[in-house]
Amino acid sequence: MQEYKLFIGGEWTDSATDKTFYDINPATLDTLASLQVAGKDDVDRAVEAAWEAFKTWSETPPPKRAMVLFRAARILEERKEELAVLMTQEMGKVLPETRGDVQEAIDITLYAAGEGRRMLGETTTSELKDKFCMTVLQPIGVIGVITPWNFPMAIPAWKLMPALVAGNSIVMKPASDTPLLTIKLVEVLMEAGLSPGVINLVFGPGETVGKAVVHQPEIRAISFTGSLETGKWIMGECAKAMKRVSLELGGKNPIIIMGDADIDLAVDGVLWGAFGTTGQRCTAASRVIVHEEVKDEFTKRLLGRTQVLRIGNGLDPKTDVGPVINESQLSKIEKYIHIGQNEGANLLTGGKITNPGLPGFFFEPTIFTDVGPDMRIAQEEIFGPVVSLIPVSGLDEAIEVANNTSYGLSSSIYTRDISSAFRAIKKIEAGITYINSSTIGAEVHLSFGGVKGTGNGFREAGTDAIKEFTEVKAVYFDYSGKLQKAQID
Ligand code: UN1
Repeated sequence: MQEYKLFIGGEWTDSATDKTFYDINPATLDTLASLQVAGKDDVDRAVEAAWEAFKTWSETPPPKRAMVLFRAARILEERKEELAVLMTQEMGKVLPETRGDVQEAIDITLYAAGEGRRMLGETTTSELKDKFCMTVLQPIGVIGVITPWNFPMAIPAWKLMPALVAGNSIVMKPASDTPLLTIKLVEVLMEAGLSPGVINLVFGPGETVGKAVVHQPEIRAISFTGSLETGKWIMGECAKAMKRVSLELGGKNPIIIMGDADIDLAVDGVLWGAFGTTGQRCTAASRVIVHEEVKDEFTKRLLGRTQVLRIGNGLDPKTDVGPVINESQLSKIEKYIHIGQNEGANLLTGGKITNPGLPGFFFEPTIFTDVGPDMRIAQEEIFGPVVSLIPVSGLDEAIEVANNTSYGLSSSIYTRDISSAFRAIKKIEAGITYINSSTIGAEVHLSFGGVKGTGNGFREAGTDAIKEFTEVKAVYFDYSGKLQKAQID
């Protein structure tokens, strides 16, 4: 079993605490690695190393910084299969999905590398003669990055790659359930030629290590993906310190199925959105808002397809649904089953912890029907294979129900009517709307993020990726040789 220290200033160094924790395979409960828990002093050391490295990295021309990313993408491509297998062992999701996760990391790496020769500012006019005006993008400095376990390589890459090409240096705390894939990603970047100290890794629980990163006074910005509750706390702390913060939080993503929808296509989309990644995506479809005209037919077909899903080890090609990440998530999902039943929803199938001959954390794909839009199972993010069917009688009601949530990440509508589709695009309060496909499957060259409780206005990936990690400077270049006064002369 591999033992990991902390990665600071380009070296694996001992933590100041004598604590360690274990990285466990959620299907087999095998221990994959042990890792040292960082202390506050270690976070300080990491920040110091990051500022030291910032001096040269921020002065390296962006196209040269981008070359590191291009090389990293090539190495990731060569190791894609090996990394995907390791990710299934560490996180549990099925192999085709972990291949997709690594591919998403490769995609954003190449996309961000392209920014090395773009990172466009603006040139514009001046109200005064012989004066030249432009904006340039500059790095922020040292950024604290805190990532979740459900996309062990893609989400770290979404944050790291644009931040790096923009010239920042990083102190990162990966999720304690999936630190290995972050370590692999950083190893690849180091192999690709990243200078020591540009990325530093500290490990351990959010309550201590995450907190120390958020509170570290020399960290200029925090980029966080995780729960609404933690995100709110981080935003509050960052407000007190006037620290920049970008948040990517939860979702309660709806799929609307209209009476004119292609029902089989909708069933495919709901199965993929609700039970893919065992429901553990912030883009998972957890509410299906279905028109009464097709409710019975849709429910029957969905039930048939759900009951034949095979639960098991994600490495087994026969498995459709892998394990849940850990014991506490498993009990959280179980708790929501009781909540749903007590609220009066009808448990159509699933609802139980199960054992496919493995000791890990498995939960049956679960469907609730007759769910009221205000029930807790229709409001709170469960982050497991549980979907709630909510009947409606028309488009306006469907959109109202879709928007009846504190989140606003992804959304979808199945319809053959163009007007319904455009109405949904306009009216659904979400950062992403799909037409005739599921709520998951965002591509890296489009902005990713949401409204309301899903975030604080930032977007990741796409053309917004660079904005998250740069400051804009406005430059006024006066070559008139005399004092000119804007708004006055
Ligand atoms: C997440 O669920 O945290 O669109 C990210 C998707 C993926 C990204 C999901 N490309 O589902």
